[in-house]
This record gives sequence, structure tokens and C-alpha cells, in this order.
Amino acid sequence: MTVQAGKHTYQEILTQGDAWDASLAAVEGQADVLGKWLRQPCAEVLFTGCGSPYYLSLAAAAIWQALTGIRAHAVPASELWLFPQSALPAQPSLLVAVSRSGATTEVLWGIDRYRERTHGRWLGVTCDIDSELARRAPKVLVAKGGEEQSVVQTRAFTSMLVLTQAAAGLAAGRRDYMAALCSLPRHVGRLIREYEPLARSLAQAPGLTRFVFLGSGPNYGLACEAMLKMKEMSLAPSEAFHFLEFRHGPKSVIGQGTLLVGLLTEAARDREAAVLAEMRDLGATVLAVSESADGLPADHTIALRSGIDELARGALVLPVLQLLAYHRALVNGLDPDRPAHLDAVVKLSAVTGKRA
Ligand code: F1P
Repeated sequence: MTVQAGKHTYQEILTQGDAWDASLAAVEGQADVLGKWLRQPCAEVLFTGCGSPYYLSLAAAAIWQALTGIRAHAVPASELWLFPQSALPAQPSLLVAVSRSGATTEVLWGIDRYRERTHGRWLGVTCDIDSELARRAPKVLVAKGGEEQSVVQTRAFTSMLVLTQAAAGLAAGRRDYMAALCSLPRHVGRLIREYEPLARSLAQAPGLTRFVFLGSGPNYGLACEAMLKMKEMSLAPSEAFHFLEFRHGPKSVIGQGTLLVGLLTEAARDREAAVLAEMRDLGATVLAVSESADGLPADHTIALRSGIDELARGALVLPVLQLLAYHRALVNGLDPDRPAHLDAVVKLSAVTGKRA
């Protein structure tokens, strides 16, 4: 019997809604204590992580600032470690460090720099309660059910994302936002059932050889994550840009072989749709991902139809795009469970800074 390539990755994609449920239930249990801790006076919030968790941090920072009104931004952990004088905000009051393993060296060293140079608090977000990150963090959010056997992050990413969003909701004192997050899991199975056939057919389209993902606001970090899934699993050329930035040069790559995936917002929908129309005219095949797909200039659409607030529903765009990358990997004869050159955790030598 042939073993299905990528069986761990596939199962982890399919079960991420359960991980969100379990993770959010765990936060509910600590909501009062954590909420008080998060609502202490705070001038700025800094998010950090590596790879997928860095892209999570980009999305989470945009959401945190929109919900709380407190300045928030994200830096790769390596930037925080190597260039703290540039990476650290003027008045950092809270660091949110995100790491599936809780063992990535740059994240741990970035936390050290933050603690050496500020008196700010810090929150850990991870999938491994026994990790060094979890052991050291004054407060930690653990994505129950988010742990993975595969290298490429899927349910780990989205369950840590919803956890970080829950923290933002608690920091903002928004119980309604927490309730919106808790209604997310029930949509995962429906969206996968409804749209996996489309993801598979696009992955199998021989004429599509390049993938571009566009997102604005909190969706930019999600576009970056969708880009990375395609790159890590299928090795296909894959890029991500802020939606309107794409006109300023990168669109030169557009052609018949491009699948352009646009993650639309409500706030900028018309402006974003104009970009899709222009790129379609240049020959791209356009896949629009939106709450409602009515009237969009796209060849294909994924309509979330969640009824959930825009700042809460971001994670819903990922399962089908993870499947797009998964199926493309199979088409390319690759095993998503064993991505080229990648390890689940990057550890560096304290002496040389090189791979340990
Ligand atoms: C982060 C990381 C990512 C990479 C891949 C494997 O590890 O190495 O950089 O994109 O997803 O995981 P972690 O700090 O989240 O454990």
C-alpha cells in the first residue's frame, strides 16, 4: 500500500479547527487574570518570531493596534537579536514572542536583548508547554492541539494566531471580540469541504507556474504566510506583497502563468478589486478570497460567508490556501511532510552563531 505523501501535513490542515477550539477554551480559563495583566498601562507592543511566526506577528500587530489603539509592530527575531537599537521601539512595554517549538534560538536570544535593554513585560505564545520559551515566560499562551509532526506550520500557525488575537481582545477589554473568535472553528470544515476541490484543480492546472499573494492591513501577514506554504511545500515560485504595492514594479512578472490570490478587506475592497481587474487584464488567473465574493473581478472566488467581524476572521483564509500548496506539492511529486532543506526548529551555536 503506498503511503500517502504528506499525510501528517494533510491531517494537521484538516484538524486545525479543533486546535482553535481547544486553544481558545484554554484562554477562556485564564481570561480574568491574563486580561488584567495585559491591560496594565502600555506604550507600545512589539511582536517577534521567525518565518511563519514572524508573518503571524505582522498580522497580529495590525490587529492589536486596531483593537487597542496602542502602537504595535513586528520584527523578525533575528533583527531583535542582532540590531536591538533599531528593532526595539522607543518605549516598549510589552513583547509578544511567538514560536511553535519555543526553542528557536533567535527568538530566545531576541527575548534576552529585550530584557537586557528594557523593563517591559513579555508574553510567550507557543505549542510546546515544556519548551524553554514556556518555562521562561512570565505569562504564556499554549496552543492546545496545535502541536505538529510536520515541519511546515499549518494548524500550529493558525492556532497560535487565534491565541494571539484572543490576547489582543483581552488587552482591549473586548469580550465580544473573544466571542467572535470562538465562532471561528465551526467554519473550517465547511470551507474545506466547499473549496478543497477548487484548491486541488488550481494546483493541478499545468499552465499555472507562479503564485502571487496580495494582502492589505492584517491580511498582509496572512498573504506572506500563504506564500511561504506554497514555497515550503511545492518549491513553486511564490511571492507576497501589500495589495496596492504590487502595481509599483512587482506586477512586471504577471502573465498567463500567474495565479494571483487576493485577500480582500472590507475597508479597501474597491481599491483592491481594481488591482485584481488590472492584473486579470494582464493575463493573470485571479483567485479572490473575501467575506462575500459578489461582483469581484476574479476567475475564481473563495467566499468565507462567516458573518464574523473582519478583525476576527483572518485565520479562515488559510486552510484552503494551505491545501492549495499541499496539492501543488503532490502535483510536483514532492512530500509536504519532508520539505526540501527545512528543519522543524532552527538552533544556532552560542559561540559561532552558525547552525548548531
Ligand atoms: C519557526 C520555523 C519557521 C519556518 C518553519 C519551521 O520555528 O523554523 O521559521 O518557517 O515553519 O518553523 P518556531 O520558532 O515556530 O518553532
